[in-house]
Amino acid sequence: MLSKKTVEALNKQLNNEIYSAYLYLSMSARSTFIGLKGFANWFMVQYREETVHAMKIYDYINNQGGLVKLMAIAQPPTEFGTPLDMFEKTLEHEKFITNCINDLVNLAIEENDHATNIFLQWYITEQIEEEANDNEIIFKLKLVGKEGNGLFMIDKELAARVFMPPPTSQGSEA
Ligand code: OFO
Repeated sequence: MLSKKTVEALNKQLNNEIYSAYLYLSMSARSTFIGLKGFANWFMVQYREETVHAMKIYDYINNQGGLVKLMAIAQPPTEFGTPLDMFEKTLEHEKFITNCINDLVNLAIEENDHATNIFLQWYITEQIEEEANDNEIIFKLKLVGKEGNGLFMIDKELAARVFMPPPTSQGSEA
């Protein structure tokens, strides 16, 4: 049983996760446009992961007897600057999402809602991984600078990323 406030907050986070998917899909399109197929692949995998994050919340609200309310999805940017800029924007967005998850956990604790608190722990762990992945790629991009060969190598590395649905996703990939 979820409180009205929690349902509202979870619906907001559902929208945030769908926006994340949309943002990374736009980054994937931009990467394809500038010929960085590996980057495009990385962001496409990220897009798919975000749909899982969204659908886990969708399922949770439904399973707890709440009403899912879909909201308008904001238009993501289409220009992101250099590949380094793009990953810095990714990290910035993920830090925003981490804060949103922390706020949700605070609300669950405030409301003595143990089920929602436990549900959200998966997202806490996931956000650590999301930020670590972005930081690692930012580090490499800074290392190679504007050097074409280095960028080519990173693009090749990012091309190898494969989408793997998380075991706790209840098979909810969109
Ligand atoms: Fe859903 O973790 Fe990124 O946004």
